[in-house]
Amino acid sequence: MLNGPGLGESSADGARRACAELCRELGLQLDFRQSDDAAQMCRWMADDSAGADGVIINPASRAHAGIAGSLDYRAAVLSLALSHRPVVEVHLDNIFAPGVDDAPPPFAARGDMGLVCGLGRQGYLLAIRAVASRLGIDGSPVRLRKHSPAPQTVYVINGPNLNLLGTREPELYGTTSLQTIEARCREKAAGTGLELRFFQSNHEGAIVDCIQEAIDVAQGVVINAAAYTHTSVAIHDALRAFAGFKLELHVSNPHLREPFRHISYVAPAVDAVVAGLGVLAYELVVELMAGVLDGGAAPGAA
Ligand code: CA2
Repeated sequence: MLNGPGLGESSADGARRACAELCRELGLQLDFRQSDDAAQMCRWMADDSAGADGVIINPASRAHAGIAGSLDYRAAVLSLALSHRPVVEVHLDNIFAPGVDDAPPPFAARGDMGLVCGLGRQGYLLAIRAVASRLGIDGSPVRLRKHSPAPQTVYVINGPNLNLLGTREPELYGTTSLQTIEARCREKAAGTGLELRFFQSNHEGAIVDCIQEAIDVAQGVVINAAAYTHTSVAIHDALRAFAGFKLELHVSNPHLREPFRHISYVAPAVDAVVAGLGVLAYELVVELMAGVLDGGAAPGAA
């Protein structure tokens, strides 16, 4: 786990402890590194991480602009990409939020997998779970613990064509149907006090209506707006009107795909983004919303 400049303060210690504990539970060996020297981080990416089975990298968003252009950094990113290991880029903040870091493009996750941002240190835990799953390690050893009050009602909203999940394009979207995803999420939520409301529509207005319904009754929204992610100001506006915790989810990593998928109208309107972790992301996010993942308060919980 590689952490870039500016992440050396005490918050990194808390993150390190939480990550170490989860890795122990999963039987993973954690090599947690942090450096304020961008060149050192590049060396780790290019050389030292070669022996690792997976890489989680927080390049430190504030330092993005400073190092993104350097040749060393580009070479290091390329060598990570070519290594074909699971790589997840994590940022503590939502790097797409207006005013945060001028929304630099995510650039580390160029090889395999994806991006997690806006979840604070819980983002590291989610990334560890995703990498573990990719390595064939089941995440079930994570214990259910007593937790602070979690959001009671969470809407999981799915946009156009996601009703086809599991039937086509398995290389992009896997082989699991939306119904199975829902059933797995309900299993995760059982006993946590979290009520899930699943919704799928191929119609933009119906999705807007659903978000508006959530405004009155829900504390959290998880949204995969699918193709509307890249076009819909209406969904952006509706999400802005929802005051609870909002998370954008994508099965694939749109930043690794066609340029028209690189813009998200959803990302600046939400608290957090999870992309490229496959359909497992739905379950992980539900665990997180239930406040189960690290035993702490759920994101957005008062
Ligand atoms: O990766 C994601 O979750 C997406 O939101 C999926 C959308 C795509 O437009 C976004 O750029 C990224 C597409 C959903 C289509 O789902 C299908 C599933 C199976 C077969 C055909 C389409």
